[in-house]
Amino acid sequence: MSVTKIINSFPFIKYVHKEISDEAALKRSSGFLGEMLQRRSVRQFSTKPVPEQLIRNVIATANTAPSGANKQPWTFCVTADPTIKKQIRIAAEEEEFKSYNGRMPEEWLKDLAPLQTDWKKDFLEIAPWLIVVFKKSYNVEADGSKRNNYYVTESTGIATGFLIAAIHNAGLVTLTHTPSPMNFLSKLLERPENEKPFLLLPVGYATEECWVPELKKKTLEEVTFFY
Ligand code: IYR
Repeated sequence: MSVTKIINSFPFIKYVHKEISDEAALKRSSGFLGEMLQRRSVRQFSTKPVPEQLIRNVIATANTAPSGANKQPWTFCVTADPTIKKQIRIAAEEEEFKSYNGRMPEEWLKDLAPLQTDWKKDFLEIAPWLIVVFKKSYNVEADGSKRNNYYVTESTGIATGFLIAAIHNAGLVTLTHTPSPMNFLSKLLERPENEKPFLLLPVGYATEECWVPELKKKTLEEVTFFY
């Protein structure tokens, strides 16, 4: 049981910081880095079912993310329904076909060439689960009035990062899929006006034989500047 104290009219609880030794911290941080280095965006999904509780746990982890004024301006729409997955695939492919055949400039297509992506998105039906992340620019109160959310894109991005890390930690794979434009997801999933699609994540296991592009991450020196 935590102790509550009222500070300036609002309840506070004591935060017990579990400090660990530098040695233990170094070990844990390099262990976690080792884990995260294993993560890859995967496009070849197995049809092997994933227990719903795993999906609930990774979303609950995402939901712990910090957000502007703790507004948690996100919604996670989840489906394993073959009919809905098919509808999402058809609509995504329709948009992606147009993107790959005219909407994306030459330079973009050239940048994507090593990833070997194209407009076909069969994984949207093959992966056992689809998670669609929506960001909420405002909340609608019970009386119908609108209340603003803050740092909506940053907050939803952070939550999605937690989600991707949790998916990897659960031994699952995902793909940060960005069919563009994504408004078909609002229509298909009948989302309210204050929610905008942010990212589409197929989640499951990788196929036994699964190929991913040989990518190099930038070095720490390239992305970090100590002052
Ligand atoms: N949205 C397209 C194109 C695409 C864009 C990026 I950025 C990628 O890293 C990969 C693909 C698609 O999902 O195919």
